[in-house]
Amino acid sequence: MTFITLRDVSGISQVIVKGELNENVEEINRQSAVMIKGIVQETKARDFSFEIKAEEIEVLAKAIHPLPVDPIGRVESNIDTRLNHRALDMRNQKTASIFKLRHHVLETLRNTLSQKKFIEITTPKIIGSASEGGADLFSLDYFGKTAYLAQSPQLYKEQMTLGLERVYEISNFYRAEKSHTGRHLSEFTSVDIEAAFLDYNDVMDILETLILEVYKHTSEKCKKEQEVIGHTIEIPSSPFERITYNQVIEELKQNGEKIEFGDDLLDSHLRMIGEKHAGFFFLTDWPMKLKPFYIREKDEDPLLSRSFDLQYGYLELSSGGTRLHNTDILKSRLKEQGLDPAQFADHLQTFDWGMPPHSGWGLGLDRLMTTLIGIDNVREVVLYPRDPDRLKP
Ligand code: AMO
Repeated sequence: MTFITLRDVSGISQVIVKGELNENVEEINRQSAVMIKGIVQETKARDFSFEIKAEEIEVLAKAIHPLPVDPIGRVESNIDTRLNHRALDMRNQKTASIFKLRHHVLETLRNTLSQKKFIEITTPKIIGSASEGGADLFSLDYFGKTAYLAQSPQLYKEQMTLGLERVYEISNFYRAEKSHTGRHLSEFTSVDIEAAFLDYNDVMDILETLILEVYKHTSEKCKKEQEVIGHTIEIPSSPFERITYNQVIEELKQNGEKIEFGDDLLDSHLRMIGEKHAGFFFLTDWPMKLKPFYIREKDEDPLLSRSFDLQYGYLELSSGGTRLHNTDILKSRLKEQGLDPAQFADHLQTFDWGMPPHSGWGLGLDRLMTTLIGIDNVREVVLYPRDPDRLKP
């Protein structure tokens, strides 16, 4: 008598093979794809409720032996080895559970945004000039011209509020940053929204609701995945704290840091602040000079902006704000930031066509996933991560 552990995407079961059929079994390597016909019966085996008594066995595809990684997880492989053999790694129940969770997260985001009357759009990824400004663009030859891979859908999503009012996009974007951290990738998935007639407080509310929905939905629907991953999803307490940039500067000064208004927050600062304000919190009202050209100032203090980041401890998950929608101010802001308004002519013209005031944000999906499952490397939650050292497979 032989026992086979049989697995499909829904789970694991045991097969009992008796008599002549055993001859077929000898040639089946671990992880081979098989077709088994048999009778489902009760079992005395501790780990299963039922077993299958085989009547027919066919090997559909024989796996090589030994395999480059062990999907059972008995022999642990490092992340690089697993990523180099990602398709096989997906037979590891822990890895598969991460991507099932990711599916549920995407489903919740889409359903919730749809309920809030957002329309899903898809913007170009091959673009003619920078969407955000800055140097972190990948360039490519486009029939003899230089084109770039989009860093974000920023300009397109803003333009779409003119006709569609509320839009969202969930797509991959590209940043040529030479960062070697657990939170940066060259290709990452961004969840972006943009909404006409809302201000930054309104879109912070939407972001908070979405995060809570994602946590609630996955905590309820993904019990098995949580068990396999070995992490329980805890619903965050709400409302999320909203602290201003100025408050943070004060807190850092009290901690003995030499920091002044206008300085950007370093990783070490964010770690300090993250220790004090664990979990999710908004960091609002950043100095204008630290924000991109499209962010609008506060009427009562033009040095401050109507902007925010959503933090999870030290980790930045999202940034957004109320946008400028006056063409002249936009042009002067571009110049202030060393950008050429002529390069943005296609975008700027849309602001002369009755562009409504609007606000939005971009949320790093891969980073959100790491908070959900309590790990600190985005490579674990991306199928085929791209970073400065990884372009294959
Ligand atoms: P920002 O540049 O802050 O804002 O990006 C928004 C969020 O995207 C995620 N993110 C990344 N994740 C992994 N690897 C990267 N290299 C990477 N870069 C960014 C982060 C970040 O908070 N247009 C604005 C958003 C807006 O105002 O609507 C923007 O792109 O989680």
